[in-house]
Amino acid sequence: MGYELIKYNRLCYTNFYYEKESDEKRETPTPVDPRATIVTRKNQNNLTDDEKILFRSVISELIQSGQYNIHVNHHPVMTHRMHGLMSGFIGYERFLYWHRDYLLKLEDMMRAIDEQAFIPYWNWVADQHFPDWLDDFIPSGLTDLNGNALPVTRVPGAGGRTLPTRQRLDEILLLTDWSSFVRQLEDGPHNRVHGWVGGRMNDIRYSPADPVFWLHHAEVDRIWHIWQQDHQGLGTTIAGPEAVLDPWTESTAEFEDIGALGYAYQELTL
Ligand SMILES: [Cu+2]
Repeated sequence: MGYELIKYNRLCYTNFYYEKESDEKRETPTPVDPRATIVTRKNQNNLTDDEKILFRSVISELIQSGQYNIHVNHHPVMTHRMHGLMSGFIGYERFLYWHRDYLLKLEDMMRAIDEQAFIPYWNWVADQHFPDWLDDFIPSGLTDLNGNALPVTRVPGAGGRTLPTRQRLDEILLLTDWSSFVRQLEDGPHNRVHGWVGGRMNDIRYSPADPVFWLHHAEVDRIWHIWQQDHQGLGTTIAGPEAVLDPWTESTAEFEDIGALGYAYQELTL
């Protein structure tokens, strides 16, 4: 109880993403029930006009129904311990698993509306600009956990910020130790992109209010998947209640293998 209050106070000071360099642990996969058909997540740069329209329309429908807002509002609850930045060791260990689950939950909602829908990824190393087809896609009417308005703003590249470089990402992909990999990915490129987009995306609690959050995290998830190909069997060693990806009931072990989870990425290169 006191612990949670301390955590909450801490986040008043660090309610933004910052980039930091860091380091280090590892292990076991278990497959889970596949979804009915494999979904291929495409590069946002390769989407057809119809696919862009579909993404925007299913997200708009989820916003209107209120489901989007409910889903966004899981993210500000730091008791879920899904960021190293807020929760230290356990947060780093859960970061990739929790967000893999979070994206899948949204994608399932999208596909319940239209089974052709998927979350595209934004390869920010190759495409160093904001995905222009989302420029004017700005949700309105969202509210935070206190019922206050949650406006979505962006200031891409403001203040001379830059996106992660290919060189930095290549270095991270060469790490052979799980904990080093996840720490450097979260603290480095992941946080850097949140900060680069700025505005709501730089709000560590409510960043998912901006739809580009999903494209960014699909890229983070794709990078993890690429790393997994070369580092089979490496992953978190957390177990028991710490491995349960609350507010959901699944455990980390169910999120190792994207094929078993029923989706794939269009490309496995940067
Ligand atoms: Cu993030």
